Amino acid sequence: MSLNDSIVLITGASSGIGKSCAVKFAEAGARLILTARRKNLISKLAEDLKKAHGTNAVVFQLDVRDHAAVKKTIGDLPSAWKAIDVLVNNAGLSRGFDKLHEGKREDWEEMIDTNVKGLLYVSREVIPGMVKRGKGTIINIGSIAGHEVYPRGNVYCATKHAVDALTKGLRMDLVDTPLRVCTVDPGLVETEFSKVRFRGDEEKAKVVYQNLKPLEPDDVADTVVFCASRPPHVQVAEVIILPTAQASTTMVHRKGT
Ligand code: NDP
Ligand code: 8X3
Repeated sequence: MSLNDSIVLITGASSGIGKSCAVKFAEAGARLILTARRKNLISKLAEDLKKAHGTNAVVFQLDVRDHAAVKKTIGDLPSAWKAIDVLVNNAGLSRGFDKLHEGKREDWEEMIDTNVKGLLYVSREVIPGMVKRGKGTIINIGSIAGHEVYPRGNVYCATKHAVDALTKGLRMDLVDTPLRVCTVDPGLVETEFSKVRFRGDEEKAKVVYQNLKPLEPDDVADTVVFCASRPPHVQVAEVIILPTAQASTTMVHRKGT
């Protein structure tokens, strides 16, 4: 299915996987609605994509945890941008690496509010229009952590298990429509993810990707574009994508170890 001129809304497009998705959809000729909290980054991305591919993009500063802002941003989209064809629910994060009984409430709230409630808020505003138009693809960025739990992953893993449940539930709710619901669930991808988890501690973040070749954000974005560009009768329900040196959340082969 051609993505040329499709309208694609990406949450968390300022960095990592979301940013790569923007580039890959732009290369496929899509029009982009880019959202994130760091507006300067998405504005610069939109400028770069305009220069490189002539991409038509609009940017909105949006914190997906802010229900009123999500409702207003999507509700107030100019008419030329309302008919969203593809929604990429990518915005997400982990915070902390504590044992649950030693964990910080603010970390839990941030992960649950972003990864679960934010995804719900955006989906609730975008999907009814897709249903009305009889067309649309929703792609959630889940995680291997939505299939397995790892030590100290407690709440982050719970949020990604929730994404898995929401994806499956939504697919059931939309089974009598032409809409498609997909989840792309990566293992280790080198992005700002671990820096965010460890609140800017570069040393701790580096260790996560040490002595192995992790996925690059483009590897995940290629998969997302693959899902979106299948023929309308094909629904890629779930893709788990891992670095070759990763067999599970806890089994990672690091050179020299
Ligand atoms: P990055 O930290 O590089 O990117 C995260 C993106 O999410 C940023 O663009 C950030 O934008 C956005 N974001 C975070 N919080 C909010 C918020 N409240 N509102 C709006 N946007 C927000 O990490 P990744 O690219 O790795 O993460 C993207 C997704 O991939 C996440 O859902 C993550 O859980 C998932 N994932 C990552 C893996 C990895 O190993 N990296 C593996 C499996 C899944 P801004 O700060 O500007 O708002
Ligand atoms: C991110 C992958 O294993 O670092 O979802 O939690 S992991």
